[in-house]
Amino acid sequence: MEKQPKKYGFATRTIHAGQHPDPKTGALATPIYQTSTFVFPSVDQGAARFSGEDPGYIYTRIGNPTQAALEEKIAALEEGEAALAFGSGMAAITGTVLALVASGDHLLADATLYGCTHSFFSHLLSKFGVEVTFIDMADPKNVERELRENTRVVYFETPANPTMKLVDMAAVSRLAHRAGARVVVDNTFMSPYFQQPLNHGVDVVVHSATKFISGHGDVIAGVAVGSKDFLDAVRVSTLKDIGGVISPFDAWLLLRGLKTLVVRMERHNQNAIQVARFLESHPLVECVHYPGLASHPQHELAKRQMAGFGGLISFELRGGLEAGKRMLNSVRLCHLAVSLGDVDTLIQHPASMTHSAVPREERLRAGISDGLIRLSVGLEDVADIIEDLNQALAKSTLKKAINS
Ligand code: LCS
Repeated sequence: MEKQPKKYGFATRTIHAGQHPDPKTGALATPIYQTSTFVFPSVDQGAARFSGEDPGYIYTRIGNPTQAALEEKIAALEEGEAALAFGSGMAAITGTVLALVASGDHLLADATLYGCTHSFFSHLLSKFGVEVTFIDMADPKNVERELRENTRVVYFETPANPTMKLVDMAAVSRLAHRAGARVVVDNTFMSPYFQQPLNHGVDVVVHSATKFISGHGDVIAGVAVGSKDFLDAVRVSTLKDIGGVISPFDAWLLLRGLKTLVVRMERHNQNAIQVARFLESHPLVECVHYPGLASHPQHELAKRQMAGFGGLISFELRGGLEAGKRMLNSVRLCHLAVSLGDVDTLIQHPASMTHSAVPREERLRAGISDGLIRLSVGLEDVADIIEDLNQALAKSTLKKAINS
C-alpha cells in the first residue's frame, strides 16, 4: 500500500516520504538512476509521453526517478502540493520567477537579498522589460504602497541574507493577493523544519538546497515548492528550456542529507543561540543580529512564524571593517568561506564576498554595512566554536595594541 507521508510527523517524513523499497530488488535506499534517457516501448508510447498522456519518463532534463523521489520528499516537508528540483538555488529562483513574469510586468522585491538574486533582479530581468522595485518589507505598509496594477510577483527572504531581517509572511501575502500578485519566498535560512511559508499564505517557496537541505557542503542544488499546476508549467517551460537540471547523483545526496535534517537543525539552533549570546556579551562586539535573541527587533515575529531560529548570525565589531578583517584572518577552526548550512562552521564578509555584486549605496540601504560579518554556525562542539571566535576576536585588536 502507498504511504501517505503527510499523515506522519515531520521527522518521519524526512526519512520515509518519497522513498519506497525498490519493487524489483527490495533495495531500501533509493537507486541513483544515472541515465540521461529512457527507452520507449513503442513509437505510440513515446509520442504519448511527449504529449503528456503517458506519465512515464523521457529524458533526465525533464524528469528522473531519483529526482522524483526528492521532489516528493521536499513537497511533503514544505507541506506543498508538489516540488521541483534544480541544479542550483539560482536555477530554482530564476526558473520560478521567469515562469511568472513577462515583459511589461513589475516585480516587488525586498532590498535585502542574497547577492546573486539581487543581481538577477536588477540586471537580467531589466533586460527582458521587467521592472523591479527594491523596498524594505520589514514594514508591510511599504509593500501596500508600492504594489502596482502590473505587479506579478512579490519576492523576499525571511530571514534575509545576511542581515537576519524578517518579513511578516502572512501580512505581506494578504496584501499581495489582494493586488493579484503571487508571493515567492526564499526559505533557505530556515529549512522546512523551522519554517513552512506555504502555511502562512505564500504561493511558492524556493531554496538553495546547497545549504541546510544538503547539510554536508558537498552539493549545489535548488528546489521550488508550490501548486502542482504551477510546477508542472515550470518543468516544461523554464526548467526544460533553460536546463538548470539537478543530476540524479546530487538528488540522491539531498535525499540522504534530508534524513538527518531534524537532528542537524536542532543542533545548529542550539549552537547558534549560545554563540549569539557569547558574541552579544563580548566587549569588542558592537551588535549581533540573530532572531533568537530578545534584542532582535523582530523577535516576537520570529516566535510567531518560525519554529526555531536557525544557524545563521551576523554581527559587527566595534573596530569596524579593519577589526573584522583581522578577526576573519585569525580564525582557526571556523573556515573563512562563503556558503552556509554546512556541518562545518563558516564565516565570511558579505560586503566583499557574497554581496559584492550589490552596489555599495544599495548595500548600505539594505543594512549590509562594510564591517558586517556573517557566521554559519556548524555542528562542532559549541565550546570549540566559541573558543575559536574568542581567540580571533582577541587578535582583532592586535594591530591597535602594537601601534599604541
Ligand atoms: N538563496 C539564498 C538565500 C542563498 O543564500 C543562496 C546562496 C542562493 C539562494 C543561491 O543558491 P545556490 O545557487 O548557490 O545554490 N548563498 C550563498 C551564500 O550566502 N554564500 O555562498 C552562496
